[in-house]
Amino acid sequence: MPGEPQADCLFCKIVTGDVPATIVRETDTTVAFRDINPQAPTHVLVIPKAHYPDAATLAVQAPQLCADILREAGEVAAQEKVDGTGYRVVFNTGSGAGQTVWHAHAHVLGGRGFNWPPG
Ligand code: D5M
Repeated sequence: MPGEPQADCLFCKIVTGDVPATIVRETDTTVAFRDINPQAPTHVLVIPKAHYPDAATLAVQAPQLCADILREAGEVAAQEKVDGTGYRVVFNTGSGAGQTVWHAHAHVLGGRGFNWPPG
């Protein structure tokens, strides 16, 4: 079933509390926690509690959750006080783009300047 928890998924285990994480926000449908390997002073991951392997699948199968994640990204930025200067929201989608965890997640990065195009 789409959205069902996966026993071997790291981020599903963070949702259940079986793997510890520094959670900064939680809603009925999402969890936001600090990235273990931060690439900016603020680097928070926002994930749906339900399991979808990537952002594209999430958009097709549970579009409301995309809106929930983007709203939460904005709430994280405000909570972290990086909304004024600007912040970046990234969905790495596919291994060629750097995706390493196959549970959809948004990176919320802030607290420093960013280049374009990204690396
Ligand atoms: O991003 C996956 C991200 O997940 C990457 O930036 C590291 C982060 N990560 C991996 N394990 C953990 C734990 N246990 N806690 C917090 N953050 C974690 P991707 O876009 O798939 O490369």
